Amino acid sequence: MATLQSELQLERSKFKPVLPAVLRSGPSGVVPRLGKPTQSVSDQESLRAIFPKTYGLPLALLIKGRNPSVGKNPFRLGIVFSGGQAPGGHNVLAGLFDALKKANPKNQLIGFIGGPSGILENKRMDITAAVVDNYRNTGGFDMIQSGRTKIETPEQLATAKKTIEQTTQANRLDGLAVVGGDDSNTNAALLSEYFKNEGVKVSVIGVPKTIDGDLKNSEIEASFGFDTATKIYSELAGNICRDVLSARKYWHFIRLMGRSASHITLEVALKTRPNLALIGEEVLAQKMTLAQVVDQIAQAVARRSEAKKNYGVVLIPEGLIEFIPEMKELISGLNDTLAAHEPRLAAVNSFEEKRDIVAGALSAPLAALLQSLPQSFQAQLMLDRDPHGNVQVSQIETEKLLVEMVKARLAALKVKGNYGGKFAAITHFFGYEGRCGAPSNFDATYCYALGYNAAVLALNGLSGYLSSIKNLMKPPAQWVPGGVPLTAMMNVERRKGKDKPVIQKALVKLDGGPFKAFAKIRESLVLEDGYVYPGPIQYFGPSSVTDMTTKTLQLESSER
Ligand code: FBP
Repeated sequence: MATLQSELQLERSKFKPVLPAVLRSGPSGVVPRLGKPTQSVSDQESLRAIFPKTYGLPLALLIKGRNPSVGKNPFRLGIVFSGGQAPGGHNVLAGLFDALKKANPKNQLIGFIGGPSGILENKRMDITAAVVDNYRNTGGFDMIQSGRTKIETPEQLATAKKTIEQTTQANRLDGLAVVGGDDSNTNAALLSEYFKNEGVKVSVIGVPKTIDGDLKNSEIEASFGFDTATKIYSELAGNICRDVLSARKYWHFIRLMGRSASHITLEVALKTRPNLALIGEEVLAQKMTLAQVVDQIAQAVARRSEAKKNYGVVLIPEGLIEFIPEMKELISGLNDTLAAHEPRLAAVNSFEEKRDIVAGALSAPLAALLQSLPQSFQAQLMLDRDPHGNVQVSQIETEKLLVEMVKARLAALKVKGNYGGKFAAITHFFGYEGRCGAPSNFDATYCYALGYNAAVLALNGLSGYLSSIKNLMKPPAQWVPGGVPLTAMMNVERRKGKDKPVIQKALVKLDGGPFKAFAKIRESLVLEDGYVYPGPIQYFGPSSVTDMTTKTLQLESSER
């Protein structure tokens, strides 16, 4: 049965993304101009040793020109979505498809189903024009789905090689586009290195995806999905601010996605102006304890209560817990302990027994800290890590922990006569609500260009690059396409108890434009009701609303 499309979907399918001018004459009308060799952001010697074949590749800029080999022979490109969903993925796929077909109608796009495990199991589908047309400008990754499998063991790499090479020349892949965040693109770099080393001729190209907004640097201005997801969260948070002002009886604690960096919280704070927004990177810089974070919120509640305002809104980044130094230390201790005792823990069923094994292996202060937390929170901290070794912060209900601790702190203030108000709190977690929304004009256009550009890089035989589109504050026609070597963005980090090469995450810069803009207004927001209501994403109407970019991109671009 064909899926019924909503009225908005039907209208939205007619949206035609504008390509950067330089890409408009198609893949055979551009060539990559290569710059100087690059260096990784740090740990140069270790990374050079891990990536002997792909370390130091030059930056690539696409300029008008002609590469006679592009489009000459049929080219088969695989695409895989890796990691969390982000609005615009289907347009990356549409961009890849259109570029491939423009270069040579016999070119093929092959989708790996279910994320990187689809490569290992060789689960694939041939993507046709009819399928692509059905998904243009839609949210989600559902055409081919996504997954978090990591391809890293020698056996997995050899299996991936088999999938690329296939059994006949007619089926072999010439390129692979990996649409993912920092971890998935690290995996793309490992694949590219492995294939080069094995003499497998295949272009591995990454595409920067993550709603978290933390895959960016001097060459990557934004990851796709951040624009749409933050617009959705801002609408929801703005609606809550208005509810708060209407009912005047609740404090709303809103946790927002963003596993490591607080970009989402900062963007939503700039858009909606809540009474308080915690920024994890600042908590870390000020070395705040959990008690100090709680005290900061309790003080704001008490101050507003004196002004007869027993209501308010607090934004909390989901990664906050990892920024509080004592908690960070606990999580890092847990990461190592859980990895070291994996078989023993797997054999145990009761939570208490597991916790006692873990506590016994931690240092005494860390064990005491773990045991001082509510049991439900201990269990959340001990949940399995993802395949890349990350704590699953989306499962940790920090907002609930904070409400309980603020309640206790206010009770203590009351006893001392320093607080006389009422505190009724409601908690929310906004994350999954934003990851599959229909892409904004910005994301629809950006993703299409990223995909088109990725196909051009692959057709030109480049491998180990991330598709890059720059100059994003200008109209799309003036956007600048190119490629950034994956190894140039890397450093070495500790994961699952081991040092691993990973693409460096971009955290909120405390001396950067977005944070400084927030710091300027935040004191006045504690007492005032200065809420702003951004409303829903607009797909039709005046450009001032349909083409509006994020405040983060605006403020960061003005610093470039
Ligand atoms: P990516 O980094 O893979 O884009 O995923 C980001 C994210 O949405 C985080 O914000 C969140 O913590 C995590 O995914 C949730 O993961 P899962 O979908 O596995 O629950």
